[in-house]
Amino acid sequence: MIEVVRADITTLATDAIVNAANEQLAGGGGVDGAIHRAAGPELVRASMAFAPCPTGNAVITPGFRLPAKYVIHAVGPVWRGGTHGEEPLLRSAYVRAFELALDQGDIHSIAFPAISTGAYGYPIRAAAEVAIDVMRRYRQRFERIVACAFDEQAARIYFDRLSGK
Ligand code: AR6
Repeated sequence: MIEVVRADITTLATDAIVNAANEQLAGGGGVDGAIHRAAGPELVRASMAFAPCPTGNAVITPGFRLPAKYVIHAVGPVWRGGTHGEEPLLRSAYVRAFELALDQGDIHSIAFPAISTGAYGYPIRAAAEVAIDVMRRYRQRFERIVACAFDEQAARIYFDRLSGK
């Protein structure tokens, strides 16, 4: 099942939440900052052990103080007009996050923020198309996939995309 939820992703009690990280895996602003604040200082030590993580890839750590058991740190692309391979790189970030979740073995529910659509400037409509497309490919393999929207506009765009509008 794919669900659209408007929430702060750090409050979600899915088995895993995905972080929109950067290659250094050292924390940052936006959803990355929120996740690191909520998880506590152990998270940065755990994630930096895997750095650098190339764009389009992901790593997994425990969730520490978060309700989620795991954080999957996925690195989406910086939007540079759409002609620099942004779409395959964003797709790859989602696919790698799902594959790590499957490899872990005990992740049945997973929530994603709209990777790359904040500081990295990826247009939300185009990003939602990629996100929902990959989520549909994995829907049979998870009990619950959450598309976590932080604002009303992103939530509406996800809803429209899921209902085929
Ligand atoms: N819960 C859910 N979604 C959120 C939250 C939250 N607490 N906070 C923001 N968003 P961004 P990026 C949404 O900028 O574009 C960081 O500094 C936000 O509205 O967090 O992939 C990293 O360290 C937007 O739709 O990530 C990297 O350097 C989406 O999350 C860089 O920014 C992604 O926005 C990554 O940029």
